[in-house]
Amino acid sequence: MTDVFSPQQPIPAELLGSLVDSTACLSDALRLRQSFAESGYVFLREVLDRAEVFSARIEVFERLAQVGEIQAPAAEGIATGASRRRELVGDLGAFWKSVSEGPLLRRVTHGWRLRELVSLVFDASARPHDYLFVRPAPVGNGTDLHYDYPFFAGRASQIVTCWVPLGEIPISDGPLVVVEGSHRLIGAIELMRLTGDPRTFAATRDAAYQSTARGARLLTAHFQPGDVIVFSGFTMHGSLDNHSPAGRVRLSVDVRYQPATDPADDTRYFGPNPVGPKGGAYGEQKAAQPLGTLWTAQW
Ligand SMILES: O=C(O)CCC(=O)C(=O)O
Repeated sequence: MTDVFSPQQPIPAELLGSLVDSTACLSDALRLRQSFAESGYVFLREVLDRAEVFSARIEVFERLAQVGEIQAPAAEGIATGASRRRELVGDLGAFWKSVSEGPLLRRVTHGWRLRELVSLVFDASARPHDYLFVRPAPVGNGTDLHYDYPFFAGRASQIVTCWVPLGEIPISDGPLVVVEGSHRLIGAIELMRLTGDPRTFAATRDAAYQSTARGARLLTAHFQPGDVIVFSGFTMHGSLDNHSPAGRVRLSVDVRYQPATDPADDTRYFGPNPVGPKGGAYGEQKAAQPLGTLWTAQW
C-alpha cells in the first residue's frame, strides 16, 4: 500500500480523474453495454427519481436522529458527535436490519427503475439481492479499495453493484472511487477464486494498489441525488475519506444485482433473513455500530 490511500493523506491531483458519464448511451443499449465492458462501470446521471432518493435519505437519517446521532433537521445529515443507539435499541443488528429494510429506501434500491437500468446492462432481466449496505459515513471515514467478486457472486453467472448516493456527495464528503482499468486484472481475481486462499486475495489487492501507485487513476464525481453508478464485480473500488467541513455524514446505499434467471438460493443474500457475507446478518456491517465509533471501513 502506498500512503496515497492512507487516511488523511492527500491524493495527488494527477491520480484523481472523472468518471465517464454514460447517460447519453441510455438511448442505445448496445453502446451502454460497450461502455460497461470498456470501463468496468457505467455512471448514469439523474436516472432515478430525485424525490424518492430524498425520501430514502430522510427515512434513514430520521432513524439515526432518533438515536441521537443526527441533528435536526435530519435531512441535512449533520452528525451530533454523540450516540444513544446502544442504550435505546438493544439489538444493534436488528436495528440496522430495520433501517436497511425501510420501505422508502427499498423503493429506490428495489424499484422498477434501477431494475430496468441493470437489465439494460445485462441485456437480460435483473434481480437484486435482498441484502444491501446502507453507508452513513461520518467525517474521517473512507472505504478501502476492494473488489466485490467473488464475495457477492454466490452461484450467479454475473453480479454488478449499484451504488446510489442518497443526497448530494461532493468530493469533500468522500464519494465512491473506482480504480481506472482495474477490471482488466481479472486473471488475478480468478486465481483467488480457484485457490480460495485469502493470501492470494492479499496479493491481488497489493498488486492493484501497486498498479494504482504506478499511475492508474482513482475516478470519482461530485454525485447528485438521482445518479447511480453500476459497476462490475471485477472493478476495484472504495471511497475517499469524508472531510466535510460542515460535519455532514455521507449517505449512500449499495445493492448487488444478478440475472433474474440465475439461482437465488444463497442464504447470505436472499430471503427474509439473509445471513450476510460473514454470517452475522446486518449486525456484521460496520454501519450497525453507533455512528462515530471509529470504523475504518474495510468493505
Ligand atoms: O460507499 C462506500 O464507501 C463503499 C461502497 C462499496 O464498497 C460498494 O459499493 O461495494
